[in-house]
Amino acid sequence: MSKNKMQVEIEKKVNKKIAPLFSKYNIDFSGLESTMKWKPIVLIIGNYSSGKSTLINEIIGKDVQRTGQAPTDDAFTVLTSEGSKQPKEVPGSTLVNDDRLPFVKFKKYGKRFISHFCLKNVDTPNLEDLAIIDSPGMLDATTEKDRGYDYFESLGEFAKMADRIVLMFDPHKAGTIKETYTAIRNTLPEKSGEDRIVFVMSRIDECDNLSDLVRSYGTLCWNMSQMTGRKDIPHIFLTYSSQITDPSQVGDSWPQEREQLIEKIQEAPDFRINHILEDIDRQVNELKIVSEAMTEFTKRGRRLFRKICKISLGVALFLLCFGDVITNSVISLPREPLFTALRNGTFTPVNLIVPLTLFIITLVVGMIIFNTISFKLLLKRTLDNTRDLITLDSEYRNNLWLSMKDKVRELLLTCKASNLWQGHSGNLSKIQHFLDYDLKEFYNSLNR
Ligand SMILES: Nc1nc2c(ncn2[C@@H]2O[C@H](COP(=O)(O)OP(=O)(O)O)[C@@H](O)[C@H]2O)c(=O)[nH]1
Ligand SMILES: [Mg+2]
Repeated sequence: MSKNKMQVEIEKKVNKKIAPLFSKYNIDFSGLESTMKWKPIVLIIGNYSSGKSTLINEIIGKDVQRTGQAPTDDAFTVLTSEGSKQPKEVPGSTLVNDDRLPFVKFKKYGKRFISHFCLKNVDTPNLEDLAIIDSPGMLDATTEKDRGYDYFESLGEFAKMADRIVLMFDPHKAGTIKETYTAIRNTLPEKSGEDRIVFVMSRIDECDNLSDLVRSYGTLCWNMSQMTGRKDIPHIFLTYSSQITDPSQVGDSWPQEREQLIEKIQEAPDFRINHILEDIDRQVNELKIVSEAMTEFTKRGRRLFRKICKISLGVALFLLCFGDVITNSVISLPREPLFTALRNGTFTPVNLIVPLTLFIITLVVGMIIFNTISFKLLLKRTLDNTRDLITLDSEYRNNLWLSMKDKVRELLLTCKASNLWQGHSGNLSKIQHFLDYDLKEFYNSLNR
């Protein structure tokens, strides 16, 4: 199956089998929808003037992005080819309102973000099946106030969508910029798979000599290990601008490494399906843990309901037989209890009125007790210890639970006694079936 066909197949199956379940549990499905919807995406991030825009211009073979030493370009710019009929430039305000594009969720970052967001329609075959996102350079001493919007949140959202993330440094600021530190330390690990990130040190021609380059490289590695908290340093691609660098300065191995980097960036479409499947896997497992918790809660609720039913039915039957004997001895009503009438052969249907009334009242009272007391107590007890609803036997499930426990709370808080028959266990088996068969089948055909 071709990659594009497979993407369509996945989208169809998810929309048919899983999307309705997401809405049943009121879980936001838009992240998954937008991942499935659009082209492969490469996100280019890094220090200001680390050469991001220069590299992008060279990859697409056109001078589309402005370049310069100062941190002048402070916008997220999507570069892609949308065909010559589409406008050359689309402003953020249009992008976040266009359902066909995966940017609707960026509306929440506000006007300031939207005015720093645009799409450039570049007429080049390179970008027909690919979008490259250029980003505002990371700075040292910024606060959310300086940017006017939550930079890391929006960066994280782009990172979640991206099939490749290119993180660029330059020898002048080898990993010492504060925003870069935060991005590597917090934003990227949370929002993206490690294998999606490509580390790059650019502008290497500006090192005066080999020892200068080695020193910059070493500094970057050291800072990286501080940022990631890991001892093993990922491969860092060294690169330079083929247009700016003086050809006499270019080292023997440089062109080859530059080629490898560009290949890695252009490989993004190959990771698309994998990325989509990973996202589906993660989100369906999140859905599953919510469904598991709700299944367990409704099971407990129904168990309690059966118990209350048994007790009230027992009491009701007792009152059906002997209730009128009691009322007769206390308030002399009815004049002749049912049993006495049966024994004396004076039975008329009138003898049934009091026993049946007592029978029905008891059942109704039982239901009222369940609704107003027992169910509420069960809900309170469950809310005090929601963790108890599921078994957390692995780190993976622990993490899933951490990201979904608020959702479970929210569902419980709006749960009514009548919702106990909503069929959560049926939902759960549908989800499990999707994970065990449909998703596995897609993974298998990817590896074939
Ligand atoms: N010597 C040299 N200069 C470069 C190289 N790459 C970019 N530059 C220059 O560095 C400055 C910053 O580049 P730019 O692409 O605007 O960086 P951005 O802020 O990360 O987008 C510009 O003046 C570029 O001309 C390179 O490989 N070698
Ligand atoms: Mg730039």
